[in-house]
Amino acid sequence: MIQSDPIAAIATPHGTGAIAVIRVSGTGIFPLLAKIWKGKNIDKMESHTAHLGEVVIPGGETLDQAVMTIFRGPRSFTGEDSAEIAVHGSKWIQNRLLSLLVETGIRPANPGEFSQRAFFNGRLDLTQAEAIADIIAADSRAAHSLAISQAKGQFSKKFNELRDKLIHLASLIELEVDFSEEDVEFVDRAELAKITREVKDTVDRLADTFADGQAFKNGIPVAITGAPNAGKSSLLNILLNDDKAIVSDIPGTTRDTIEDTAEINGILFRFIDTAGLRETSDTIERLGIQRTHAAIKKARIILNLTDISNPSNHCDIPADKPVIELLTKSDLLPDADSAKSRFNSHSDDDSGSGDDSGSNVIATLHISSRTGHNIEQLKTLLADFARSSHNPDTDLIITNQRHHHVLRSASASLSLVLTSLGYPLPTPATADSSHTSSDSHHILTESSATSVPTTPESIAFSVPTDLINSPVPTDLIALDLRDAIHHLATLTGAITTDDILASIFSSFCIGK
Ligand SMILES: Nc1nc2c(ncn2[C@@H]2O[C@H](COP(=O)(O)OP(=O)(O)OP(=O)(O)O)[C@@H](O)[C@H]2O)c(=O)[nH]1
Ligand SMILES: [Mg+2]
Repeated sequence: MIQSDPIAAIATPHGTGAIAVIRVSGTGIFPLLAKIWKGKNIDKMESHTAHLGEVVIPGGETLDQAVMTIFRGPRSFTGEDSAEIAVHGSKWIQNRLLSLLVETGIRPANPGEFSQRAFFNGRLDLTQAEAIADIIAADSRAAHSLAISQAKGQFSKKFNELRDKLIHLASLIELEVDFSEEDVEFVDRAELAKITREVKDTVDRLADTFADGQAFKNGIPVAITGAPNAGKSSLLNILLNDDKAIVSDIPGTTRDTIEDTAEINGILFRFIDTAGLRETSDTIERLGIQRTHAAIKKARIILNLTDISNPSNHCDIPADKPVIELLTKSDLLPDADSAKSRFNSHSDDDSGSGDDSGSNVIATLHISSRTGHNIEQLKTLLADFARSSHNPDTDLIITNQRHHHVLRSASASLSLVLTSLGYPLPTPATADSSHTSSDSHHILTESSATSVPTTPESIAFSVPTDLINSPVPTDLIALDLRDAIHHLATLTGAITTDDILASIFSSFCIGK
């Protein structure tokens, strides 16, 4: 499984550039590189030093002047002997150098193979390796700072903390299983439930950040809605700073949703321009309006536009999500009020007007796409809104589908542990207090126990007596605890399967 044969790849983007870097790693690379290197003897180069020399085609012809940086294992990214050769970035030079390396016996690397080796050699754990792919893909400051904190091992630290707590509990429970004949209890059930609950809460909280993580990574979806001609496409274009959508004074110009991303104050937003909402018998327009409703559904926030010169054309948005009401074309009405915000005090506050009586309206703003009036205020509102739910600079936020899935699985195992302990989970509607569960999946055994365990404070719901009184099936608890530990371990790669590794590293670019 663990390979260390020499590999090489172009690490810089395809195409012509000032400089291109070819990366080489593996056992025995230095004598192979010496065959194409004219300059300082590679054996005499110290680790982490760069040297000017020439790449030569065997036979003596110079391919290019180059800088070779060498890293001696295990103090390298991959943990192996490695080198980076920087040459001039002509496509021909890059390809010729790669083929020269192949001729010396170094094979072209697979996607992600350098990172995979770093993982196998203990230089990174899995979440850190995945973070590298995210750093490369990050196209906003928020996505970048999430990836950086993950790369620094913040996630691994949190996951390992949780796993360690469970391992401690599991070891005590396993002891009990071993001594089951003797009827000893090594760990107080109420205490066990309390800690399990704490870990589960943290796991759930982390898993719940996934939706935000996805939004920060791919752009927070913002739907631009309103009646035909309200100025939606004009607003999209000004927010994107691009002539993306066709603008015309013919109502019904936009028939399909049009979307693109733009970064505002370091946060990526995905703006979705929609077909104007109105009654219509036109089949195509109706299909477009269906898509408008779908966009409203997937949006995190809605910009609902009303043409100030035609206020009766206001559309109510039937949504249970935040709405910013925008009164457009303010240039047609020189005294239009600027802004009013119930959301925060950042926006322009000079005697705002407009209907903000709807409970989801977080702000009302006059804007003009023609003059740019209040467009900056609108951007500030959007960025503040995004940061008010999560701060990507400081919070731990899950952005990776695999992490989300694993956390959910761990949470499910922990639920089973709690149920086995006689602390079934409250249903969400009654989670605060006085919950009585009648449909627990607890495996009941003949009950003879009499004492009721003291409910830890963190488990603030009542439990049916028949569950409380049942003897705890210790081996069952041990099994579910082990499952939860297993899931958390697959997060950082302490336990891996070939399938997981294949799917993670195959999505990397070649040369990483
Ligand atoms: N004066 C003024 N006119 C504007 C402004 N914004 C848009 N318009 C004009 O209003 C008309 C409609 O603009 P669009 O952006 O196409 O409106 P829309 O909401 O996308 O319209 P549909 O796609 O038909 O639903 C065009 O003639 C624009 O030039 C503005 O801020 N001020
Ligand atoms: Mg339009």
